[in-house]
Amino acid sequence: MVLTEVTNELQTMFDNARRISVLTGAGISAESGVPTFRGGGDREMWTWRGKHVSELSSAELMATNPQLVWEWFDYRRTMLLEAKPNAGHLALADWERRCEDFTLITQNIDDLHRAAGTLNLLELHGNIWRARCLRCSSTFEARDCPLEQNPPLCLGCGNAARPDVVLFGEMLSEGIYERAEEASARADLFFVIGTSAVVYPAASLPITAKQAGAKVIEVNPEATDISFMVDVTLLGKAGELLPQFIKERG
Ligand code: BV8
Ligand code: ZN
Repeated sequence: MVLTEVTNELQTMFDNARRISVLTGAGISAESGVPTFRGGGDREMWTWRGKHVSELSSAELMATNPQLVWEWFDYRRTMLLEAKPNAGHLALADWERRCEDFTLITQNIDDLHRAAGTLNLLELHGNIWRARCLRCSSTFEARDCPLEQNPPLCLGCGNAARPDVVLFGEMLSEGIYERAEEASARADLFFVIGTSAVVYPAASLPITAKQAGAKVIEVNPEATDISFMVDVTLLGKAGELLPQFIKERG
């Protein structure tokens, strides 16, 4: 079923759901002015200094040129300094307060869900404002932007640190995917918001939810690789559609 607004039927599904899990991608931050990776549709992936995102955010470049990887992330951090949570992020934080069992799983590293007030948050791909030591693996906040030092040095042992972000070709951190799978499998309602669903293993989560019996609702201005398997496609912008689910209690 394809809808362009929240109908009474959809509202009832939402109101009756006891366990809601949500997977978000770059699209939910688009209305905060943060570029998406594919700019919607199959337009060219984001490039910077002539390199594709998939090369800039890769384990390979991290191994050969960590300074350039830090410059790439520092460039994105600079853009994020101005970014604020939009109505879509804020609506999801409101949903959590009203739902007895709510989990937000995000592919984004921009910290905007936490800034919007979401508490039960699984950051599958890490966080752009955190660094991780290459020697002792301790993590620390690295909010100086532009970076005072490239690479930042570990506050504990002084060794060089890397962005605490999962790059292409890297495993997700221990346990987080299992927690995301478990939250997807127990959901009554599973929302997939602002993702082209091409990156794995994140893109498997809606399938996990569906196989476990959840109703899957996609929120996106365009069709995606998983539109064929969802129960409802809500065509439009997250910032406009997600607040519609929140009826002020009379
Ligand atoms: C792994 C952090 C196992 C970094 C990210 C070949 C070589 C190496 C790896 C692979 C390979 N082939 C396949 C792989 C696996 C790879 C993968 O899936 N590649 C894809 C490209 C095919 N996956 C991995 O490498 C993962 N690890 O597999 O480990 C392993 C490891 C080692 C050895 C063996 C096995 C790790 C993946 C994590 C990578 N890190 N992010 C950074 O941010 O730079 S991924 C990054 O890209 C994002 O986090 C996100 O996941 C993805 C981007 O996707 P989206 O978020 O969906 O964004 P996109 O722009 O695509 O779409 C935006 C959508 O929003 C659009 O649909 C648009 O219509 C919509 N939209 C726009 N405006 C709005 C909107 N929606 C709502 N409202 C709006 N207003
Ligand atoms: Zn260290």
